[in-house]
Amino acid sequence: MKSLFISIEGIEGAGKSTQLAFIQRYLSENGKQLKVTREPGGTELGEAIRTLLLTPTETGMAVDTELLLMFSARAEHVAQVIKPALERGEWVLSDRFTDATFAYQGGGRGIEQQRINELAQWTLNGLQPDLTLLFDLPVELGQQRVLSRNQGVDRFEQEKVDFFQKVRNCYLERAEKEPQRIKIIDASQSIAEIEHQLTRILQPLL
Ligand code: Z5A
Repeated sequence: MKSLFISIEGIEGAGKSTQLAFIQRYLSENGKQLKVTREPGGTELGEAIRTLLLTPTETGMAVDTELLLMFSARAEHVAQVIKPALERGEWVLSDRFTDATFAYQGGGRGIEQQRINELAQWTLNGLQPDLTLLFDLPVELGQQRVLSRNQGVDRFEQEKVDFFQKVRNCYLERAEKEPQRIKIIDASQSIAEIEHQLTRILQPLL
């Protein structure tokens, strides 16, 4: 079977990081060579861009700057990490990819989807995940979880409920349009129940 490119998505507090470890373990135990990576980031240059994007004091960043920085990091990530890993026959598991740009910069910031599409076509040349796991939960529950984590908040986490509601809606609209690729996980459930949901989706791919 060919190597697969899997991305995981969701609003803040959805539990992506928690479940990333489970997915990684599950796929490795089932014999998959796996490259685990993240966006923004995944390369030395991409991680430097990530720092710029998440620094809480960068409050005045223009929305187009934010959009272009996301795609700059992504172009580097695809060229240096994702494509080479897929060509070697490895599976790639990325914590976020282009759906996040449509949801955050499109839904959240209000940039037209068509402009994001043009950038995606230019930089990605058709590359998209084979499977996207969308961790979905009510915004308020996600925010409670982030607060209980007791860490500092980044530039995005400073945003209000309304912003994350628009992001969530955009993710759900995308999932409705592409049900074969984007699978919705009910992230409001317990960690064990979410692991069952993930196993049901991943097991047939092995
Ligand atoms: N961004 C963008 O705008 N455009 C783009 O194109 C891209 C990204 C690629 C950084 O992403 C920011 O970049 C992100 C969007 C923007 N901003 N936001 N918000 P990130 O993915 O690195 O950051 P994050 O969204 O904050 O993800 P995270 O740190 O991985 O957190 P998480 O998904 O919320 O997961 P968690 O840390 O596993 O869970 C949060 C807490 O809940 C934690 O205490 C857990 O122990 C707990 N938890 C987890 N699962 C459960 C369950 N099931 N029950 C109860 N408690 C739970």
